[in-house]
Amino acid sequence: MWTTMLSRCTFPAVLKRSSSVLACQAIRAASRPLQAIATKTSCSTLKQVRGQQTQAAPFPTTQVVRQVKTLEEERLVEIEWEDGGQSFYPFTWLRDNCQCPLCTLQSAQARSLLLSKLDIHTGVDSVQVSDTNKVCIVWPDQHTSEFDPEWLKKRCFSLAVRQVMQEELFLNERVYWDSKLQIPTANFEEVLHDDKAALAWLIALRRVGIVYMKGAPVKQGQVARLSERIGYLRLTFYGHTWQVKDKPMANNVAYTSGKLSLHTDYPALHNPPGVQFLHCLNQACKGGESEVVDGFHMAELLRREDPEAFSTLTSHRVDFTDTGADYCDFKVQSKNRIIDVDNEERVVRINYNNATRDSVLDVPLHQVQPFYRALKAYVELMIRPENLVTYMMEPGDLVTFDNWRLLHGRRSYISHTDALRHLEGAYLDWDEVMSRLRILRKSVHGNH
Ligand code: OGA
Ligand code: NM2
Ligand code: ZN
Ligand code: ZN
Repeated sequence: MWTTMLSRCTFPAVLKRSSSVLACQAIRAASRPLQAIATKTSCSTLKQVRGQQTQAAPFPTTQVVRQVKTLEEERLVEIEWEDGGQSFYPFTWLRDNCQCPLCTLQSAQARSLLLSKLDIHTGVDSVQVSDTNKVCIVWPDQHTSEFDPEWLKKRCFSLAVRQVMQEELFLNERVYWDSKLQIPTANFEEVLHDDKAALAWLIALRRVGIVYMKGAPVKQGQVARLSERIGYLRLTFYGHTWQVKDKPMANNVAYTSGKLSLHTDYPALHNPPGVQFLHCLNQACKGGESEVVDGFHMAELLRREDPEAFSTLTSHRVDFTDTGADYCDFKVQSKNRIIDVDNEERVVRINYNNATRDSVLDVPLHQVQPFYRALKAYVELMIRPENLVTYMMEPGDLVTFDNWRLLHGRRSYISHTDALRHLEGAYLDWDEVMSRLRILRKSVHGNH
């Protein structure tokens, strides 16, 4: 049932910032099986980005310095690379980032040099290339620094190299999708035991936003096991992990058999969980299908189709509320923008759960109706059949998704007392997930 539902689809996807070479590459990667997504080398990524710029070829090949000199007026060290490119490094930055044991606590890979000890007007006494191809600087107080050319190249201040570095660190280029998405799928035990499979999982989780897993044991505790693969899970008032069941006197609409319209979890928190796991232990007799939509993609569509609604949802902070008792008693209040954008107007987080949206609406009278109109416009985009992906979880299936990006829902269901629908869920944060991704990338692919 699962496979038939997905196999009717071909990978679609409309891209964010469609001009982006990286995004194009990501979409090709994502249309291949999950394993292939992880094998994308940063080498080709770098070349692609560099193609848009006029800068020197960066890593990962061995960097050879042809010549090094100081530009005294500008207080820069200029490096001319063997391949013809150049990089410039400010004196102050070089002194601040001296890698010697006096300036760096090597066991922590952290700066021990105090800012109070940094002369931000320092000159340079001499700079030269050593026999071992290192850049050596002698400072006016005779302190010496030695820099590895590859390390320097990665930190070149050109726009192209900075963009490559930021993408390598944060993987912010996303692959947008619609109803034609073939959800990347992995095997649960393989992800737990094989580093390559785990890396492929996390890269797809970041780029596509959702990864399905099959083959999890049908008993509680699996979302916790999967969290341990990363680090630790995110504790909330609903507990370390939580049981989605039809409960008497439910403290949340999720704990009923009713329909859950498309939502992100926990916008009542100012920092909602970044990643969500849901493991199916038992499915309903009837209903209970899952729905997901790409909230970032929908936000971009809204920006294009209804800029006024987009502007309302990205500017107005909506009150959310959540009261009850679970792990302990709680009375949570937040103000979140339904579509969060960064300083460059890039969409970075969706915050929306209609159940916990507060009746307190902190806008002047004349903005009430425009607010509802904007919210309706966004939701109507999301529920268009061409944008929505529907699937049915079976016992042993586990879905992992980006809770800052996807909106998810569930159709209402009917369970019999002898076979109650039961999912177990857990949250994680993106910092911990990305930390594991970087470590796995290093162990699977080597030094980057
Ligand atoms: C939730 C939720 C999905 C489901 O508990 O927040 O979205 O299928 N559950 O029950
Ligand atoms: N549960 C599933 O925003 C929300 O209330 C999401 C959270 C109860 C932990 C539901
Ligand atoms: Zn030093
Ligand atoms: Zn939910």
